[in-house]
Amino acid sequence: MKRFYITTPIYYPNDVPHIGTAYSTIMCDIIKRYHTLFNRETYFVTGTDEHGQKIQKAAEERGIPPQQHCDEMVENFKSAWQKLEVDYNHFFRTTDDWHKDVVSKCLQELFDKDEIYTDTYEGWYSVSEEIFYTDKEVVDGKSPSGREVTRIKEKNYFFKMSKYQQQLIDYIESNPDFIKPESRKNEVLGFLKQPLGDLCISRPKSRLSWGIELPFDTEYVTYVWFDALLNYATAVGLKQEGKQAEFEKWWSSTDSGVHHVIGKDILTTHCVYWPTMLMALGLPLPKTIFAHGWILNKDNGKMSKSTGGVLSADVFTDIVDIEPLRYFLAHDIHFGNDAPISRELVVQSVNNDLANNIGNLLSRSTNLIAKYFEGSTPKGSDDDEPTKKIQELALATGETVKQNIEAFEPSKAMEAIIRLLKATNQFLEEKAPWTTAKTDTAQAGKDLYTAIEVLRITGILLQPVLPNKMDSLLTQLSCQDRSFEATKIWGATADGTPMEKSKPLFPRINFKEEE
Ligand code: ME8
Repeated sequence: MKRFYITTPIYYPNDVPHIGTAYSTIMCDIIKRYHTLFNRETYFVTGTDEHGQKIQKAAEERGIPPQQHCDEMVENFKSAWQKLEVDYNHFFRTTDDWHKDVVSKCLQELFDKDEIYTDTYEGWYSVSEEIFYTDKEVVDGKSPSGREVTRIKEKNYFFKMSKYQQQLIDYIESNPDFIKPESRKNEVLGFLKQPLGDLCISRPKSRLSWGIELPFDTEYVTYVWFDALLNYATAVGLKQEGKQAEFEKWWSSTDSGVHHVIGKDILTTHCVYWPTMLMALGLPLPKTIFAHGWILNKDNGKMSKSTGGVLSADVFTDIVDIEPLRYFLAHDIHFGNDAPISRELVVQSVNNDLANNIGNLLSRSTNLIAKYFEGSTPKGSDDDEPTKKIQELALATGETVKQNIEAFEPSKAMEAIIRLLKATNQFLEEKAPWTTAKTDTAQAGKDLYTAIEVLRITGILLQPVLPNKMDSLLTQLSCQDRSFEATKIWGATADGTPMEKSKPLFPRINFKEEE
């Protein structure tokens, strides 16, 4: 795969971003930066899902037009992502005219192909999820996930989703990487054991006016999920004049991979609605849909805009830099699982991993180099077994990181890096260059050189997670070549390279959780 296209869900701008939405976005940013490091051409899209009843309601409550509401909210998202060092390529808004035009073209195409028909719908509707439910699905007067539902009866347009049921099952079964992790794939296959209904893709304007008008019936707007899911393809040029080559390049080419990262709340829309829409449009399916778990508050409750308990990312940045938060999300949460977050957990992770391992190794080695070698890198050598072992581990770490990131297992990638750092701190403990420097300076120099090479390699490998911190670490080491290839070379630091005395990179934080 030469090209890597990754997307976050596009978020409802009915409120400000929080740690849950930040989680999906930061993880995509980290994964995208890794693929860039692995020399792939990358493209990363995030954005906002601006139509539908939920947004119309939020704007009504504020007494302003929905477009104005969205324009204001979008600024909150953009500034949050900037603060969290999220380096997206395109911020997608479903209210952009060109997207509306593509949605309209897709609907017309499906209508002309007889993939859409009209019928009377009677059932339950959840405004907060923007999803219809049948009598069977409603549990104690609520949606399956416990949301309020209201009874409605109306004429609507339907997409013939049911006819793709078997084709979808076959596709999921023959493409093991399509839905990840495995547990989510099984959940979707379980869901597909029941007969699949058709998908209602319209809303009468009498009930909802805030949406994209149906090209074949001006009394209706498009169902928000049909509009929103198409963002992934319209963002890279679907059905736009002069953009066919761009669409080929990112979506259809065998050199490319399309990867959607989502929360497990929106599994059915992404793994059932979206692929069947693509099948009907005759378009290739994404390579991977990865559904991660919940970020929980410290009492193990889900954080979300509707259920409350929301922690803004700012809460953390008051006491720790943003980069340690990024590290915590990548390392401490196994991607796919639910996990709690609190200031205390983030601080523990910073102290244990970043301060104790990287910070400690950097300060020990550069301080000794300043003291005994006038800040100039001593000559290295791998003429003993312990040094050879560290060297072997260091040279293999890049490949381990790459494999884990490609498998959407960033926590394992982080673990591999920490393992190397721990082994090197242990190596220094045993070699004790602070003692040998007084009697055998050459030997101390060799050992310190080993530490410097490990720091250089881990510094390069951690750039996607900690871009600023690693920039300053690599600058202290006078490291020029920060490419992935450079992690496969031992001895890239020339002896005599000036080495700055360490500035504390991850000062330990003393922290007591306030009540
Ligand atoms: O569903 N833990 O938008 P949304 C982890 N517009 N992730 C969380 C989370 C939590 N506690 N809370 C939210 C929508 N998320 C649609 C998507 S895509 C074509 C349309 C993340 O604003 C997670 O990624 O409700 C979840 O899927 C997403 O926010 C839902 O965002």
